[in-house]
Amino acid sequence: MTTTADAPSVPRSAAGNPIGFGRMPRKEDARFLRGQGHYVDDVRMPGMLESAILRSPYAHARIRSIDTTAAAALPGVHAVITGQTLAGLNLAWMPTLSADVQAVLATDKVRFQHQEVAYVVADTEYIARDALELIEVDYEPLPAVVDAKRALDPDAPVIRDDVDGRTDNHIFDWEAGDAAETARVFDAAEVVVTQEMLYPRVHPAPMETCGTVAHMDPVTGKLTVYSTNQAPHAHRTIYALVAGIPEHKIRIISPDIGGGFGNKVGIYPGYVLAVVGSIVTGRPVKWMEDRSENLMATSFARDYHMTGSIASTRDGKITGLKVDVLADHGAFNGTAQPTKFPAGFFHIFTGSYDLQAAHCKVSGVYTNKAPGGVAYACSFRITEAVYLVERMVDLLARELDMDPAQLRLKNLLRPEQFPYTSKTGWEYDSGEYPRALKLAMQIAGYDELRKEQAEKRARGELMGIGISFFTEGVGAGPKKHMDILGLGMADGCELRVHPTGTAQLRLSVQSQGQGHETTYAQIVAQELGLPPEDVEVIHGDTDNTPFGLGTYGSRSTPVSGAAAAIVAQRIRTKARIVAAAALEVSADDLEWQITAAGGRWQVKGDPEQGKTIAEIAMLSHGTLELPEGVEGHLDASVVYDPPNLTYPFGAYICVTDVDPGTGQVKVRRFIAVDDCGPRINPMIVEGQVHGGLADGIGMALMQLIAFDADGNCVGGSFMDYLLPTALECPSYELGETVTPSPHHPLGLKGVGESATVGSPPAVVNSVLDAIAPFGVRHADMPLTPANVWMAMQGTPMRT
Ligand code: MCN
Ligand code: CUM
Repeated sequence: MTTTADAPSVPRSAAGNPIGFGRMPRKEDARFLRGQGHYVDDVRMPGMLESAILRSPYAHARIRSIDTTAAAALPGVHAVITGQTLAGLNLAWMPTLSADVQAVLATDKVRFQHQEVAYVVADTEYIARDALELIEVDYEPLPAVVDAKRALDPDAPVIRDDVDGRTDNHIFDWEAGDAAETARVFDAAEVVVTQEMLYPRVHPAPMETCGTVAHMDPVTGKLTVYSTNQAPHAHRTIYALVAGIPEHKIRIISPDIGGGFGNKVGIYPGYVLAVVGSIVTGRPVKWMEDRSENLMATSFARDYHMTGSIASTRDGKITGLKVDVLADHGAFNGTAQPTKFPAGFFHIFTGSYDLQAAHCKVSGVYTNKAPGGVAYACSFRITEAVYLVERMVDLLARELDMDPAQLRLKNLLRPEQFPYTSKTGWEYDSGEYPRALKLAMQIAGYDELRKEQAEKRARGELMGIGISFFTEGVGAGPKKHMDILGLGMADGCELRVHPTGTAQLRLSVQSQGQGHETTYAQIVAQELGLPPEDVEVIHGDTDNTPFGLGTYGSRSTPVSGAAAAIVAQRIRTKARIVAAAALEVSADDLEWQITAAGGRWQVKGDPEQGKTIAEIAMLSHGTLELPEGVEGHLDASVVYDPPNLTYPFGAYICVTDVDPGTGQVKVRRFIAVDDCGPRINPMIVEGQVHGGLADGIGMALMQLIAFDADGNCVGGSFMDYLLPTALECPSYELGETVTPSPHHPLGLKGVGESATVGSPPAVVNSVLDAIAPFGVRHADMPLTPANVWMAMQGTPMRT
């Protein structure tokens, strides 16, 4: 459904594109749709070798010995590398993004199934994989810890005995909010509802798996790394710190990326191994993982065991919320999130509601499972937070016998409360929540749906209506509060307008499919009046872009989008001085105008007299004498340190039909009202929302990375780990409200993760609403037919 018509006032370029915000086809589609994208696996370098990783069959085992003789003797093999080889280079362990360490190749023990054990570089990947078969590893299997709760038992096997003196599997305790005040509010509450729930382990599963082509040039000493990468500059700094290579001798290139979804934020052992392989062989080395390796060994998401309690008055005024979380981080704490927040932004868990007190406590534990955490369009764990609060509100509605929409309308923050400081310390910038929920209800025809549901129930048919409302905080920093491994979360941006009036914009963030080459050109178009087709966006190459922290947590638009606007505004201001000099008037006498001919400084009251940006660009590079202190050329650069996060929000309604005989869920309708401030390109925003809604349907109904009791991963292919297709997803019905961010120069808020964050609780609430006649209060995701059917029989499965 089309929601935003372009403002008729936006002029169009000769190519028919909006000179500013509005719908336009993505520039990158010209290459993607013709199969002309250039991904890491497309990189071919002269003399390039290929490689493969031997992985552990056990979840927990001591390594007694590794014999690589036969593998090394296989014709076509150039190097066989083990943890011992790396230990000699001081590279057997690498730092994680959460100040832990992770084994690049195991030296002492393996700690999760499919952990990296040895690495072979050969003429081709096929030879390398054949050689893996010839490596003999003598393992002594150890008992595995799969269950996060069991991990804390005093007699649980200690997973991380690599750390001296460690006697348990506990990583951290972290809390937010006011425990005493929350206890007081709960003591005084008329109604309290408590529920345990699991946000299961899921995986971002991008279309392109992870990989690297590394080349350490033996002559120049320059390391060039092509990699699947959401944060090239941060990776460069980490390589410099870990490997001791001077940072200017490292170039990270992220070419086209086939989806990231958080999977490509961190550094994986395979990336490091490709670099080591190149150093050892003196040749370029490619490493590309396969689908199972991606699903079983790279960043998972969620795995949050949560016990929530909500307090309210008998008439439905929510007063308090608290939650205890056991966070399963796998074998190494490799979560990617700002340093100060070991539970990410989970403490935004009071969501969109006005209440008196809240408290959360999160404990992290090690288990014998793949490391990672966060990832998968999560906004740094706001996914888990939104799921918790939206399930709790629905449970409360059930307890009070109140309509869940009415309960939400009664408790949503009101517009006059913004800027709003939450009970756990967030400062929400702007919001008009009731308007968004009412719009979603109107699009859905909410009252009619409830009538239909009642009629169906009377006939024994199961129909559910599920609501969720979410608030996210996206756009990290400011850097004084947020850093990753000490790197403050601010981003640079450079803009050069060439003499003939076309421009190049250099960004620190890196697109993985979000369409940055289009939307950032539109930001420059909006501010400078250049046609977007005349603005080339350059990203993903550390030698050619300014430093910044990269694309995740939907931070690009809030941070780099602001940087792009400001850099363009600086050029506009400078262009005014140049135009004034050329027209021999005072700069104050000029006014800015954008027409189909582009942006133009013209004399107030005499519009005939003026200069377009293209003309000014040539003048600024020419012989015109500029006022004292004004440099030539139309170039500028900025570093943007955001004053606060931006807070997008939305109201979602999901309508499901459940087959009473089989438990099969059909998502019949999905209504999504999103507010991310003004939309640069409404078509791209809708695409982001569509994708996120599919993610949410997938997580709610079919996705789970599962393990057996020995720690064997039993969901390591797309046969078991299901991705939703058009068959499982309805034709989405989208709506929009626009509440600008007061601190972003263009009012923009991020949107890339909104729908993934907001949709799972809507689907789950809908299914549980459908099967409410069976007295089911709660069942954990994924709500597979078997799980729904078991829940209807009174015994929901525990995942
Ligand atoms: N946009 C807009 N108007 C706004 C806000 C955003 O037009 N008011 C546009 C942006 O210009 C950008 C896109 O929407 O083209 C997403 O912007 P933003 O919300 O800033 O998110 P990021 O660009 O930082 O992308 C990251 C976000 C994350 S964290 C995950 S995870 C995710 C997501 O993007 N991964 C994706 N969406 C994805 N989409 C694709 N195709 N592939 C992924 O890997
Ligand atoms: Cu948490 S997934 Mo995105 O932030 O790359």
